[in-house]
Amino acid sequence: MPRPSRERWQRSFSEWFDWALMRAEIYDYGRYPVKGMGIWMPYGFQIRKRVFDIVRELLDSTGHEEVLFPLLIPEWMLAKEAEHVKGFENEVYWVTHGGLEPLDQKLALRPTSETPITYYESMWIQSYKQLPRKFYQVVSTFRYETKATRPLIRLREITSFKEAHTVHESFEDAERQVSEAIDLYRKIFERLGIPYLISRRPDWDKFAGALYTIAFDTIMPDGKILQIGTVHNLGQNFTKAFKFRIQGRDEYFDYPWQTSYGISDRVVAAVISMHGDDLGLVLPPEIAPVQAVIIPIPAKDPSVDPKIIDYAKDALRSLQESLFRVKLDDRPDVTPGEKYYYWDSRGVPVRVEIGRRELDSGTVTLVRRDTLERKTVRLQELPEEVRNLMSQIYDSLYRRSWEYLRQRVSRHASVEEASKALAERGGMVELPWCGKEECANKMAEALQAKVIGTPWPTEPAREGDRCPVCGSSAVTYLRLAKQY
Ligand code: 5CA
Ligand code: ZN
Repeated sequence: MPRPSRERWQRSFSEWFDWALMRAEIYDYGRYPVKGMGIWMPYGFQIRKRVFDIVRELLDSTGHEEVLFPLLIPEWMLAKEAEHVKGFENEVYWVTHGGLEPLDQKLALRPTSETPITYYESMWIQSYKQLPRKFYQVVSTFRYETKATRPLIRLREITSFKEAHTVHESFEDAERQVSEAIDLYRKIFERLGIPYLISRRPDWDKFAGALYTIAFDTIMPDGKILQIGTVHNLGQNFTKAFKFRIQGRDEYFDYPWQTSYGISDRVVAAVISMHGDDLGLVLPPEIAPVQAVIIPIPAKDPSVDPKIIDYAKDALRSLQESLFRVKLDDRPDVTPGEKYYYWDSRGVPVRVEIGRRELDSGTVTLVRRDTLERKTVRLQELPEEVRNLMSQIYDSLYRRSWEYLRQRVSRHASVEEASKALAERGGMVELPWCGKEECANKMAEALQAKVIGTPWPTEPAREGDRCPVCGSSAVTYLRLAKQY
């Protein structure tokens, strides 16, 4: 597969992304004979696992309990909440047969699990004393997406759907949970160095069955926006539909309040896209399956090579003892150049080069993947140096990606100005907005962009700012962007 040039990478991110996924053996997409479904390959699986280890760690440490619900949802159950079933009617896959027998009740492949989870909560929870309760699962969900499918970004089998579902005794407590979820998502994205904007989705584009939806969006290298997570306040919509009542503090029975929040394979897509370059992946060290790779450089005099290999093994041991994920690439018939190319495309944060010069001087040469800067250090200092480099790499990836995002968010007084900004550098534009759906749609049409929402926390418009469509006083700002 040819390596795209840097220029092509910037111009055609999509092509880069497909190339990088294959080149680094992450996700084999487009060859499986069912659209929207791909294969996590061993290296990709490792990355995915580490990303979701972070997710699990943060959820587990805040009282979330992991569960596992059935994949199939009977039609009557999915249909309980009217808005919900309507919102998903075009996206559900149905199982209609068992063998040759038609089933009496169609079974949905879960597009998400509010309905079966609420059904069980109604049997498990009787009193406010059992609340709050926070469940989550990481599962495959299925959505018959009609927009063009993309690997990891728009799947029909979403293989890493982390859905959290919580129950609360009051609206206020559910509101607190929305804040906790937002905070958790911030932490997840911070650890991965994925910059984000938080918006409240417009009412006409919220999650089907929610009171309101808060979304995390990032800006991809081509300037298009990707929604990477959502938090919903579900109110009592599902608990009412399932007649799920609990004994409240005041002795009366009432419907409890719920939230749900989800992230998916898109998080992996974002971390790969955000930090990658023309050589392939650049991984934040925390999720890198291999954090350092040692590459022996053969000497001019081949009789020295066994000594170089022994020395490289010393380096390997010292990094293993310090608990790094490290690999010695001593494949005999592969040149160092080919090895560099191989590990660079896989995003290994630190390369350790060991040749005659290093052997003779008791040193090793370190190359950091993000900047390709080289540095020679003493063998005894190797673990400490690698640790420092890894933290510098994380800091610099983090800073660079936030800077990229900040440069692509701007506020404008007129649609013309916003349109110019979108054409020049993509990203997100903000315009004063009166709050009317009609005006939002007009802005979207004029910009050929999508309404993303309004800033969260809610930002009141400045005195004097006017809706560019109708001219009335703005109440807040509307975010618009070209979106995946
Ligand atoms: N039940 C709620 C919370 S889990 C829910 O389903 N929300 S959602 O529809 O907004 O999906 C949660 C997240 O999954 C989205 O924010 C988005 O990041 C991701 N997602 C949605 N559809 C797809 C898809 N087709 N492919 C990949 N990721 C997706
Ligand atoms: Zn208006």
